[in-house]
Amino acid sequence: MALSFYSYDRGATVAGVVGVGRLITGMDRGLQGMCVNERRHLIVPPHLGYGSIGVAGLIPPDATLYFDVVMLDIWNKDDKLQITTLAKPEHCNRTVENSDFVRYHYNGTLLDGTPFDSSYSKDSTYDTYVGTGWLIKGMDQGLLGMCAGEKRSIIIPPFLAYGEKGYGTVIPPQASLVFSVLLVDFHNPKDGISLEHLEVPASCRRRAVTGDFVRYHYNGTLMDGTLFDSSYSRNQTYNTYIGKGYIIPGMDQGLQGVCIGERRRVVVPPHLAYGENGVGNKIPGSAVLIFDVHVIDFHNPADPVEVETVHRPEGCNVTARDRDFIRYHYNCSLLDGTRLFSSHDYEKPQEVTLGANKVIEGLNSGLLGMCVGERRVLIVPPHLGHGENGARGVPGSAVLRFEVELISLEEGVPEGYLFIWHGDPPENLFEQMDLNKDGQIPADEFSTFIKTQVAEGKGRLMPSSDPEKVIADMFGNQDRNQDGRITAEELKLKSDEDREKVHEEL
Ligand SMILES: [Ca+2]
Ligand SMILES: [Ca+2]
Repeated sequence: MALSFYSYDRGATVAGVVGVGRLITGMDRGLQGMCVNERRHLIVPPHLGYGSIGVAGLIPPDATLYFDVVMLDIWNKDDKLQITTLAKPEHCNRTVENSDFVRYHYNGTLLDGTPFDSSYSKDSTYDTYVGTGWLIKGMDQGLLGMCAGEKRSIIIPPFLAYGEKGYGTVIPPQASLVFSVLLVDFHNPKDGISLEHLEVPASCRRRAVTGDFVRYHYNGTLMDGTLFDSSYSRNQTYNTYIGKGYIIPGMDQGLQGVCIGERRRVVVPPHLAYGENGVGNKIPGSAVLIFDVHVIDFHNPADPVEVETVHRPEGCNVTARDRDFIRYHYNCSLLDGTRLFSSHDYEKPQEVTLGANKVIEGLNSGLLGMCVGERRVLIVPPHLGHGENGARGVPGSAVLRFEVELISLEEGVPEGYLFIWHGDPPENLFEQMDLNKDGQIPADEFSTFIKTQVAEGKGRLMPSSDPEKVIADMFGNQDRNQDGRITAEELKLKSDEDREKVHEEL
């Protein structure tokens, strides 16, 4: 057994081998059974010391020797590493192998507890490859099999550490070393990203591909659990195209194939993240990053409105067309289920003239072709919705989900018309309109005439929630000098007007 002990006389440690005749017999026997840091006084009679001869100039003949010994270090050439796991995380799906790159913290002490080095004092992890000779043999072996987050005590005999020479002034020759190690993270340069599918929705009609625009929330942590960034803290999704190099390569890859609503963990090695230098003060060099992602929605700029008919009544032959006036109910939500708007919050259904630019394009086109009583679900991408900037209550670039039900439908009139004739207009229009034949047509006479035409099926008004207003608008347009009466000179058909490049009705 080799040992080092402190000699108070000489002010230095002494190393020796016990029990092989290299020490005086008294010392050989006196050291047996000592522990590290044990102190003994040994009284060695001359026959177990240097006998009747002594040591020339140093120890007289027949001298009894007094030793004050403190045991500092003991090892045996058959020793192996002594590894003790002090703490281990519950989840550990991978452990350190040869050629992995590790980042760890350590305290290094001699066997008697004297510290010689610590990564904590340098405020950064020790980063290196394992099993490739960058480390002392004892550490190359002692780190193998560790989990990220594991704590070990590794006791290394000198022949697996710095051996006979020691290291500088801090590690004496033949010293055993004790490392207390915390493995912060590790990866292999050959690693790609790894995915853990945490929660995939049961229905996933489509998976994201390169070129899709994804809105997602994430928490970004280091392998030891330190949070370095979170979209939740900003209360805003992170929005980006994927597969286009706008984000770190690991995430460009890691978001491929996600479903809307999916929760996914993406583990990104540093060469697919921020590399050896890290970024800012939150992401250290060579750090493995873990992103816990929740996909809110995604779309492609080429996406049309997705229309799913939930219920279509039998005998559905009249369907909504451009310019028709419709009443409909709707619920509008985000794809994560967040409810935004609903017509059910109001007393009456929503009303709109299709194609009149009153609702978002995606909703307008999703309502086309519906018959009364039909129910649909519409998925509206943002370029057919509220765009990149969103709107009040609607986040930018959000995909919207509408549940719509058509309540009523009135056939419309062409754009620019307030009234159209079903057949040819009467030849003597003014005379027909001038019911009391006094040569002028006030508003009530005009209104009575138009309502009669509608009732007899000869023409129809632009459908609206307020037909009186439409008639009043028509009257206002015909009463060119605004004196409350239409004269024969004032009255014109819209078709004639169009020829004269003026505007509006009849
Ligand atoms: Ca009249
Ligand atoms: Ca007039």
